[in-house]
Amino acid sequence: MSFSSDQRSEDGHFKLSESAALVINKGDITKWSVDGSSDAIVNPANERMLGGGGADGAIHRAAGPELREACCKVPEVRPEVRCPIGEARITPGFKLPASHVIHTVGPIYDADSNPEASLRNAYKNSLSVAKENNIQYIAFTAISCGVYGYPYEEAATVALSTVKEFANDFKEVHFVLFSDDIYNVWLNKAKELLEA
Ligand code: AR6
Repeated sequence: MSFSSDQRSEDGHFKLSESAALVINKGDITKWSVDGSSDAIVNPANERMLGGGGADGAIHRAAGPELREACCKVPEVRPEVRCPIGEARITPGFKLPASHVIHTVGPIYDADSNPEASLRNAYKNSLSVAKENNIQYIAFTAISCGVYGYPYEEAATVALSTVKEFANDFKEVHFVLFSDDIYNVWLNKAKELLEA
């Protein structure tokens, strides 16, 4: 992978550090993988961790029923809660092309007393769990930007500034974004935060 002298190529590739790249893609996260062994996609799940709508539903459908079985085995920290808001848990990817799924729970924007801190924790703990499991390539969607109603611009600032703190820990960090509007918000925010 190469970078132009201004540290950016034209297609959503940015330099996070001397050794790490940030890649902003448009597409379906269930199709994403790099090597099928040290890669992980991050699932914007809910606290029960047994599937749902949006990206969570798509990830469970693509991974097959073994993913739900693996999630069931994650111990509850209190009734019906396997992964509290802002935390992260890891499972295999089963039928997904990526080897692992990191399940995290973002805040419901209008219901959280500090949505920014909760969203930052969701990114931070996903990246920490990935690091502990020797993941080299990790892909996120726009956590909380669907059903959970987080404004895109604010979410992009939290997502990209948090990823920047882990600049030396991965070979590549990807965002795989479903819609043109979110993709464009992320691209502009990356230009602002990573090319300064
Ligand atoms: N690939 C990439 N992005 C996707 C995909 C996909 N296949 N499908 C949706 N998105 P959401 P949240 C985008 O609602 O807001 C679930 O029911 C979507 O367009 O999936 O964190 C869970 O079980 C949006 O930009 O997650 C929870 O209950 C982004 O992914 C709740 O939704 C996140 O939208 C979590 O809500």
